[in-house]
Amino acid sequence: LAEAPPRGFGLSLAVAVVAIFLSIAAISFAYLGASSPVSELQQEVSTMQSQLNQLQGLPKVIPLVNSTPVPRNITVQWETFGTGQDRFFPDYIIVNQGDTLRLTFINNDTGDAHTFTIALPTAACPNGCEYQINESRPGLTNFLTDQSFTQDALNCMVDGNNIPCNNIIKGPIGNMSGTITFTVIKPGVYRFFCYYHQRIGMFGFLVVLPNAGYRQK
Ligand SMILES: [Cu+2]
Repeated sequence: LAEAPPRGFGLSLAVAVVAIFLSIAAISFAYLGASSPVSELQQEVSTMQSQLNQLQGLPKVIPLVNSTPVPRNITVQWETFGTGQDRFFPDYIIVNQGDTLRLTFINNDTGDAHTFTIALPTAACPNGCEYQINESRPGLTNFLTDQSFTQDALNCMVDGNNIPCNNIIKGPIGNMSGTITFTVIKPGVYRFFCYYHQRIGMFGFLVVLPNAGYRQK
């Protein structure tokens, strides 16, 4: 038999919650008129919470991990499975601050060109840089203009610098992949997207968790 919960527990909990809210309100009220740091803090917390709530499948509380940063091989691929539309799979990636990502984007599409594009702070680029694997080639179509590409992609980027796409892209149309490597240094949620299809949903999120095991040099 399960033990019955003590009667009145729900009520006393409710009273405690109300008391906490009243004390927060009192503190907020005391600061109102000045710079109101408490209500500012409350607003920041509720903004963060609502942002977290929008991320399906993720924990609702930000964990503070304590792990030695590791290299990670991560593969993201183009797919239309389930939606019939252009998507990334997976559409979210979770890593720890300090990890080095060797990220490969696979594009098996024989119709449209795709990119994996992201901007974020990295060890090589602490103030934030763009990274782009641009898998646009003759024989593929630009979804935005409906035109076929007449030359190989030019605008691949690593550490914010343009590099020749053939440095990072291998394989024929229908079996292409490109790989870039970078070290994430700042916790946050970073959006990655396909330049051509982001408006119809080809985007995702790289979540970099705070990591007490990482010491910025
Ligand atoms: Cu695309």
